[in-house]
Amino acid sequence: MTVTEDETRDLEADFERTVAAEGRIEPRDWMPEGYRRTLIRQIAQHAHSEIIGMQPEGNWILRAPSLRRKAILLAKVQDEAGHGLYLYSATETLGVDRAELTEKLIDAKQKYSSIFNYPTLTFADIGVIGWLVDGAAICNQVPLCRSSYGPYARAMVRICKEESFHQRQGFELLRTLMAGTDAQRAMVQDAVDRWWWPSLMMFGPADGDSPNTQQSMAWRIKRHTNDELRQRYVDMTVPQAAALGVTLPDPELRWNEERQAHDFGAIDWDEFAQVVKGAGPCNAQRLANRRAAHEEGQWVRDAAAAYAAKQARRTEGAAA
Ligand code: FAQ
Repeated sequence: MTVTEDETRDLEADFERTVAAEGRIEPRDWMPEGYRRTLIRQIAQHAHSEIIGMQPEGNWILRAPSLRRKAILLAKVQDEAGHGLYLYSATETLGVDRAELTEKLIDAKQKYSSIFNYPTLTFADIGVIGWLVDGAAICNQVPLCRSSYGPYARAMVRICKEESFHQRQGFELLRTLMAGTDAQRAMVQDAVDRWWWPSLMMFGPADGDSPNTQQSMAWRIKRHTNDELRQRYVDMTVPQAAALGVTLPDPELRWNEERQAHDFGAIDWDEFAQVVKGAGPCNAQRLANRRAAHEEGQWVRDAAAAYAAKQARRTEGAAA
């Protein structure tokens, strides 16, 4: 059935009305092609980030300093896998196949977050990832619970609850280290020095250099600009750093009474561009690991497909 121009205009008007009234767009609803493409791009990137994001922390599971810390870390890394799965499922509601998205990730045709291309050198990095990286993720993702696309917004509710828990476990680990020896405190400060700037880059390019923000805000996929969320994150994190007793590595960071917000120094956008284009410290390793895991998992996918085919034949046989 072909849709006439008048019908398309009606569908477009319905879509605009639903978005403007803070309603939800659901998978079977009509949506502009650009809206669908933008969602696939953003949600797939988000899903890939959760899955690649298992690697930096996974690096410490076998070397966690106690059984308690190992159990916590294992659970956190499993949570990230779960987030990846909800998000791939949300993407599939838009008519793409998860296998196709995985191929795009391992062929470096789709992005994942810059933050996961930095190494985890000590166990303090595990605490700092929880505190800063999950903290930034929460700041960015809580507003996505109000995203206009239903399956994405609903996935984000559970993800954000788990990320909040992750952030607290990171903070608790850092507080324990800060109450320890001078060497442990120095280890925390070193990790903060290495992760602070990359965590600010997680919010994406400055608003003036963000090609997607304006349209994504108009469609209410994104609810705030990259710079608005980055500012919120800085303002939220400064008092937490003081409570921990660590210094954020930015000599220009100070409270601005007039703006009622913190001023902070310039982000190294060249470094960000390098990492996004694949030349960060761990990009090659992250993708090689993901590719190897995918190839080693082929027999599981084959076995699952053979089992599903057998079940389908049995059901057909019984029906006949
Ligand atoms: N890294 O026009 P914009 C987590 C790309 S999950 C790499 O501003 P947009 C949980 C962007 O894709 C972390 N690329 O784009 C966890 C675009 O490229 P394209 C992931 C980046 O989409 C914790 C181009 O730059 N979170 O941490 C980055 O409007 C601990 C221009 O940018 C999400 O994905 C970047 N940082 O805004 C897991 C949240 N920033 O596609 C394990 C959902 C931008 O046009 C352990 N996503 N780019 O070629 C979003 O909120 C948005 O997509 C932004 C980017 C804000 C990330």
